[in-house]
Amino acid sequence: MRVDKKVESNFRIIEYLRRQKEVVDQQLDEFLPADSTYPELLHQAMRYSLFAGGKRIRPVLALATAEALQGECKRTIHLACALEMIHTYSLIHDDLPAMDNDDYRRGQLTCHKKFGEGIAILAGNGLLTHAFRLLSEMPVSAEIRIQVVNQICRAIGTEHGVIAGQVVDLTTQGRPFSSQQLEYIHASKTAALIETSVHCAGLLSDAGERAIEQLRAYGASVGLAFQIVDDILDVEGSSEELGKTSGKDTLDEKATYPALYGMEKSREIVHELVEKSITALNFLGSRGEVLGELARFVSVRRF
Ligand code: GRG
Repeated sequence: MRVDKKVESNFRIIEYLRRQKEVVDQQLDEFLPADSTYPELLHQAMRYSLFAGGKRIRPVLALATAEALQGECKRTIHLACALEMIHTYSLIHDDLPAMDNDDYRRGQLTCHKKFGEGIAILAGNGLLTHAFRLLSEMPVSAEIRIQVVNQICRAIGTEHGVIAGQVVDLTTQGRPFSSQQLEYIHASKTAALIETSVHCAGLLSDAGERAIEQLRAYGASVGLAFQIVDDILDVEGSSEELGKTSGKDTLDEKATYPALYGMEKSREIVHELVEKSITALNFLGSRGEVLGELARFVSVRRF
C-alpha cells in the first residue's frame, strides 16, 4: 500500500470507529440503569468506568462483522454492548490492588480509587451480570442465543479463556517465563474476547461453519496483535496518550513480548499477525475491507 493510501485508510477507519463508538455509547446508555437508580453508588460506579472513554474495539469488531456478513448490524447491538460491559468489568478488576494495582485507567482515577474497593468489585460484578442479562434478551432464536452465551462463557472462562490468561499473567509475574506461557497469556487474557466478538457476530448473522472458522482465525490473530501492541505501547507510549500509567509492565516484571523478544521483533510479529488476519478475510472479498482496516488500525494505534 502506498504511504498516502495508508494515511487515507487510517483516517477512514478512525472516522468509522468514531461513528460506531457513538452508536455503541448511545445503546449502552439505554441498556444500563441510570445513575439515579437505587443503589445509586453502584450504578454511578458502573457508569463511571463504562463511560470513561474506551475505544470500543470489541463492539466495533462485532458490528463490522455483522455488516460484512449481512449488510446491517441491528441484530448485533445487544452482543456489542454486552462485550463492552464484560471488557470494562475485566479492566475494573484488573486494576484492583490484588491484581495490577493501577491508579489510572481511561484517563481518570480507577474505579476503586474513586469509589473504594468494595464498590469497585461490585461494579465489575454488576457489569458482568448485566451483560448476560442483555445476551439473554437478544432478539434472535433461542438456539442462537444459547450458542452465543455458551461461546462467551468459554471465551472468558477458566480453560484458555480470560480468567485463565489472567491467572497465568499473575503467577508468572517476577518469574522466568517461556514463549509458550507468554502466548498462552496473551491468547487467553486478550485475544479470546476479541476472537469471540467476531465469532458471535458470525453466529448472529447465520454464518456457515467455514465462515465462522475464518472469522475465528481473523479474531485470534488480531487479538494477539492487539495485546502485543499493548505491550509495546507500555514501553514507548506516554501515560497521557494511554490514559493509564505507562512503563508498569517492566516495573512489575510482567511476561510481555518486548521483554522476551525485544521491540523490533515484537513489531515484526505484530505485522505478520495482521497480514495473517487479513488473509483469513479472503472469503469475504471486498466486504472484508473494513475488518481488514480495523486489523491494520490495531497495529498502528497509539492509544
Ligand atoms: C472474566 C472478563 C473476565 C475477567 C476476569 C480481571 C480479569 C479476570 C482479567 C483481566 C484481563 C485484561 C484486563 C486483559 C487486558 C486486555 C487489554 C489489552 C485491555 C486494554 O484494552 P483496550 O485498549 O482498552 O481496548 P479501552 O480502554 O480502549 O477499552
